Amino acid sequence: AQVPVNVTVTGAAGQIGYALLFRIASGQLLGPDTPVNLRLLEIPQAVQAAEGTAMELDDCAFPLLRSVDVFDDARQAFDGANVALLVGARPRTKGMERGDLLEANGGIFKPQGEAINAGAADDVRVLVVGNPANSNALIAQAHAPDVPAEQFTAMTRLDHNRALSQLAKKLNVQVSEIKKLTIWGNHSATQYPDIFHAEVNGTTGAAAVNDQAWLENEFIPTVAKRGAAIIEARGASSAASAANAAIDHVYDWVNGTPEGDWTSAAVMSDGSYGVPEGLISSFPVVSRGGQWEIVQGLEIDSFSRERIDVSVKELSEEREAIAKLGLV
Ligand code: NAX
Repeated sequence: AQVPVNVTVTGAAGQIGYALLFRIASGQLLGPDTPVNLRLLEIPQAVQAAEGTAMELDDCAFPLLRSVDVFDDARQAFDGANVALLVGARPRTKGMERGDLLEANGGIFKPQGEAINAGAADDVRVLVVGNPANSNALIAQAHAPDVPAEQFTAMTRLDHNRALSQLAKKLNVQVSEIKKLTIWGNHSATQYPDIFHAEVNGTTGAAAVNDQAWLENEFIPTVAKRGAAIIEARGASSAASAANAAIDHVYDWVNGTPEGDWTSAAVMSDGSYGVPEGLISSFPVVSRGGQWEIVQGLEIDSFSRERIDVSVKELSEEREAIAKLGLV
């Protein structure tokens, strides 16, 4: 029998949490042979709601779900964590400047980083979903000096999946016919979805589209602003699609990406593609042997270079802002 994997989820009573937990418990996060212990972290006011979700998880009688525990203490919640999904964050409210937002999130991600450092399993894999995801991941990582920096990641898989769907629609192909799409940079409106290296039935995505105006005026802004469009339409932000992307990210991290393809994830930069070392930025990545590797050697033309640089500059500015606040 397999040893159960401890999965800690923060913001468990939120809307992404509600879309995520049942999929984890059913085996979609780690595969159909891996039992899980769920450890849910919430703020005290939301513990009761999280306990309600825990009751529903019980009521599903998932064969792989070994236990569900609810905590309002980060040290307890991350104790023994093999997978840590950091979903709960402080949203931007009206009139809030970027500095205020980063400071408020520092109050969440610093103690969570410390708790991961103190008690998580040696192999812990951290995925930050809560926004601003890249900088929140950097704050947590900075407070977990004993955990290899590569174990901290932020989510751009939703952006990646959005880009896949938009391109498939434009080309009238199945999403499975598109390989090697990339999201570069920050999970924000500056992100750059790159179709120049994408492969679609033997040609590149850009050549298959052959429509620069669509690329610049529709594809890139549609992907980058999709979150806002969902809020406009649904009256609430992306939840099931965000949960789905978190599942994809961790599943691939643990089980590997398919041969002949790659995906996108925000990982610690080693200086690849001119992205300053130590920034958590989105790259084309493959997963091999349980580790993300940045795909090397891609040629970046001036159109892509300009857009990658804009997003990376934003990440550098966020890092300066959190450094000023003493958070990294
Ligand atoms: P909700 O507001 O529904 O839920 C957030 C939950 O986090 C709440 O239950 C809250 O009590 C909890 N929480 C707050 N502080 C906490 C703490 N210190 N410890 C534990 N729990 C805490 O938000 P939801 O729609 O679930 O979104 C969660 C986060 O995901 C937001 O920051 C959102 O911006 C971000 N997103 C990120 C995406 C990505 O692609 N990276 C896409 C979807 C989403 O917008």
